[in-house]
Amino acid sequence: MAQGRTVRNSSEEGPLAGLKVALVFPTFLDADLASHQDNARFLGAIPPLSLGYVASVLRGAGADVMVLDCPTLGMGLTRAVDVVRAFNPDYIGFTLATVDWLSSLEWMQRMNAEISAYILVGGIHMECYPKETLTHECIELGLAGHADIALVELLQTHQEGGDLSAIPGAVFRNQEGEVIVVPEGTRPGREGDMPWPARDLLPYQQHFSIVSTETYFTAAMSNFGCPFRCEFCILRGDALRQRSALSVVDEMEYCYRELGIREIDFFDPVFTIRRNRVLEICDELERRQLKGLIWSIRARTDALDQGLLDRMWEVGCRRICYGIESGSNEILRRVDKRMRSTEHIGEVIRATKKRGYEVLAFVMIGNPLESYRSVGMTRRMLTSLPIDLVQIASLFPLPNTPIYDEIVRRTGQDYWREHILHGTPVQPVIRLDTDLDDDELSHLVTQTYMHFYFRPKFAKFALSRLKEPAQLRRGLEAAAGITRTFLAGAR
Ligand code: B12
Repeated sequence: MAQGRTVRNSSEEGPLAGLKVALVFPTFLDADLASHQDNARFLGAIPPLSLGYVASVLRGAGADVMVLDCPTLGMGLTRAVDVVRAFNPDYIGFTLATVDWLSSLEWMQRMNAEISAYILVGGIHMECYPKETLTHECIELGLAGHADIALVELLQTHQEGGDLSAIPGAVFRNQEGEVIVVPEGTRPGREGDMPWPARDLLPYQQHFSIVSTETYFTAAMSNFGCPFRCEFCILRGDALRQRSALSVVDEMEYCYRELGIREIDFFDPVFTIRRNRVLEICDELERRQLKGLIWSIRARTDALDQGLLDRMWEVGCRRICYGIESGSNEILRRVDKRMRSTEHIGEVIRATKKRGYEVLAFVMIGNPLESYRSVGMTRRMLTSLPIDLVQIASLFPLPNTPIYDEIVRRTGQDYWREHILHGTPVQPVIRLDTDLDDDELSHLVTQTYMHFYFRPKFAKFALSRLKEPAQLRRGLEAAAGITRTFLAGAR
């Protein structure tokens, strides 16, 4: 723990007035899980929305907040330490993802050693391994669950030296050094909307996605959680927090008018879950006349229809990203991605393209039952349908997913837990019901990318949507990156 801090009382201007919090989104340059990092680089500079939300909650309670979006700023650890030190914060907050644990730990240890401030953590990882995480003494305090539920109370009580054990989601060490994890719980009135991410504290002019076409771009969330039950996903059956249509459009209008943003990509897994809400969003967008604003969504092919496709198009939706995952019906059934069938997926994709949308497909390689044959089926599906863009992930079983739980049951080994506690390696990855190993899978991913993107059809599409030279540069960088990975794999 950072030494020599004085505990301060809260002032009258808000429960956290006078408190300074630096929220840091690190750049992981020498990460252990290199392939993940490579993938992340190709995706662009996406705003760290989680920290944006946390910043809003804290600022709303009167705290003075800084958010350091290091990947977007191209900032490494040494420089980040200097910047945070100059801000002189009381707390330094990190959002944790399980796969980035070792790199996050390195950043937290350095910040803790060099700056006199408490390290505070949150994020989805805290719902997986809260206890193990807090065994690391550089971390003072954690929160599992949404920031608006209890963060203000957590910091206020911590500042006052009070009892943290009644605060939902609090994770802390007691006087005996034992880690206490308070169950998350919910609070009435805090199940829907949340204050929007504080984009004004982020370098929002520099954000882009590899598939964005407008210069000023941002990402957003219109729902939190997901009611579906895909076995590879950590959000499986997670309590859904639906935002109201009005709040979603207010946020879009704010981004458009105040920040000059012209493209918004909604990152929630299924934007179209509630049809009426989507129609309300569309009506409201039409009323506000945000000329030139385009937006995109993620959806399931079984969660929209022609009526929605038509209406969303009329009010600026231009790209739909479908999680189609695999060309094999057998695999879709095995991982409980209950789509009607690959034939139905094809029909919806054709209808989407016919309406004029860009279609992006997310697929995975390495799920249970994967084989060279099923990868071939996926490839054929990708190239036979009118799909413009594809993003391929090799399955990396994550904690709190049924696939990982089954691996733990079969092997008796909770290797992510060991990784968090002791830094033990998580590769080679243990997989279920497939003979393909890490090398074969990464080769198959790269080959599938090449198979899809190195076609005249894609070159034509890419050239037709070019609006500015920066896009061409990014596209070529991504292509070069994929080619390098491919050549490295082929050696
Ligand atoms: C947008 C997004 C991104 C963006 C922005 C990331 C960010 N952290 O803001 C980008 C593209 C940069 C990204 C990167 C990565 N992501 Co991502 N991402 C998402 C996505 C789609 C939405 C996250 C979000 O904004 N949720 C909405 C907010 C409100 O919820 P939240 O994140 O849980 O945050 C709330 C609480 O957790 C808490 N909280 C969060 N952080 C903190 C910090 C503090 C100090 C406190 C007190 C509280 C707190 O308060 C927040 C507000 O209520 C989720 C999937 C999803 N639909 O949720 C995946 C997800 C979080 N990402 C995931 C992964 C794996 C990654 C990467 C490792 C990918 C990679 N290959 O590099 C990196 C890791 C970066 C990181 N440290 O977060 C996994 C995490 C799984 C896990 N166990 O770790 C998820 C769940 C996707 C999935 N289904 O597998 N991601």
